[in-house]
Amino acid sequence: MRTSRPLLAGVLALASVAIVPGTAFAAPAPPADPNASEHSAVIGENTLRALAEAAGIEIGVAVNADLLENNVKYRNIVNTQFSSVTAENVMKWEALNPQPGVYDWAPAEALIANAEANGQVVRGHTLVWHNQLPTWLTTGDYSAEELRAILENHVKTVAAHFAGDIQQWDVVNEIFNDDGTFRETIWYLAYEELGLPGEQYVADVFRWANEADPEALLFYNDYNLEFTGPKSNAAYAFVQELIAAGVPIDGVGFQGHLDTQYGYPDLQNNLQRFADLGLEVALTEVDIRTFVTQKPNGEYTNTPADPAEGAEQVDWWARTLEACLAVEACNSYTVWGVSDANSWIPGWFTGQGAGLLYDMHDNPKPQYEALREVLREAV
Ligand code: 9MR
Repeated sequence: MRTSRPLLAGVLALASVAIVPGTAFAAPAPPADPNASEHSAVIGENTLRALAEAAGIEIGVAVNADLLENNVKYRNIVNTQFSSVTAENVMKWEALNPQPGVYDWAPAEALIANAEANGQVVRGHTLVWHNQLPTWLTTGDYSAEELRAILENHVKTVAAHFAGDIQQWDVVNEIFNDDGTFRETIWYLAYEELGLPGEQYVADVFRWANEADPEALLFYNDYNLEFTGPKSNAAYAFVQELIAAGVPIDGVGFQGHLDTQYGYPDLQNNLQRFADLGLEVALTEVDIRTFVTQKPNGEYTNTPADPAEGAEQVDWWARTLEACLAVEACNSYTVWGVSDANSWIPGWFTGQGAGLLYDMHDNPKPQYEALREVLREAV
């Protein structure tokens, strides 16, 4: 097992590093933002990214590839505030491999090129997941044997293609149910049909990914690991089995999709116990949602319905980052999107939202200030 700490972004002396014109997606500076002088095309010393570098941690964001390409304000926020990026969707199986044997690398490559031009590291998301699989795969009449071969081919093809560009891969995503049983994905069921333990696909894909990209740190990523309970306990036991079997797992990603109605988790404790196994840990998809008010016509607003819970959201942002900073093996903290205008939350949780750092117009919220404060104090 490798235990090396990931390299921090290669951008040193961040104060006043202008984005080089002519780099991927580089664009003219936007009009000055009256709300925050650090929101320009320049990486000032008060950006999240500069403060995070001083604190010794990567600060990441999940990136919508279309907005990155087409929206200047969005792009400037991504490039100046964050030192790590995750593809929100364009590295998922359905996006990369829409037809059997056909790979469309372009959107993911553009995202990587932009990251490299801006001195950012990339988290690969995700090699194996039960969601966002291509239709040809989910509706195809494949034998268990064929499914295993398809899985091996996909993992090796994708990991090899991006080898050298990825700092951390979410090799497997969301493999457990909340009750601590394994999720019966098509891979799990195919392995069972082959007479193998269903979960053996996990060990296989880590080995295949490691073969294809020996440099990337290989992570298992999941939600609700933040809370001690059947799921995080099962995951904790399982990764110990993987380590004991010599499977090349380097880390565990805690997604961090929190909701004020469920109370704050014992996150630091959970990060620490996985770290104590000799693994890296990371917060990989943080957002903190709450119930919000609606306009009279039923349209979404990002105003918390209960101001006390709105204040709690801000506090939880600070606490999640503090938890990561308190655990030595936690080197990467990623937020799942830029603004409340482009978050997945309202589309999935009726009546909820306000989960991110920026408002509907890409202006920073108190959540953003809370993170900066924590980073300043961490130095
Ligand atoms: O943010 C992603 C959204 O745009 C997609 O429609 C959705 C499809 O399931 O996936 C979202 O990202 C998920 C991530 O890949 C894995 N963890 C949960 C994230 C939020 O659903």
